[in-house]
Amino acid sequence: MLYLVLALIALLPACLGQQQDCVPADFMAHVMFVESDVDGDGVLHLRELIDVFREYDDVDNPDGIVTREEYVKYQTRHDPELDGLSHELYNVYDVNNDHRLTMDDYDGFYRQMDVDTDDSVTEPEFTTYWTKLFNSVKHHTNLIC
Ligand SMILES: [Ca+2]
Ligand SMILES: [Ca+2]
Ligand SMILES: [Ca+2]
Repeated sequence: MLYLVLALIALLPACLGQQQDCVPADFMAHVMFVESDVDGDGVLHLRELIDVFREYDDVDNPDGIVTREEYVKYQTRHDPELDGLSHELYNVYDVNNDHRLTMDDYDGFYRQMDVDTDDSVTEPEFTTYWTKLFNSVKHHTNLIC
């Protein structure tokens, strides 16, 4: 998900005819929500979040567990500069801190975004969470400003 979004964002300045080569954290968060809300109902459901993480599970070892190595390998496969950012995000996703991403973490991460605890992550909840997160990790990349 992150890689796709970053690739998309890299194209944006050209599309908009602008010189700037980075995008604001809140806009980045918005694009990422649209990308993740596959059924387009304005809510990121837990199953949609799980689908995103399923992508990172290595095709050679699809065991339902996403290791740090698998995640970083996925995010940096086209852009090695995403290494630092990938490690930071992995630390955030690994909610129970056992160095593996499993259902336990997806549940925990989902709950962090679901501020009003109604079991659905709306776009405002998502973008508020991710804007804050991007602002805290943006020193690892020049794509977010
Ligand atoms: Ca949805
Ligand atoms: Ca974990
Ligand atoms: Ca909610």
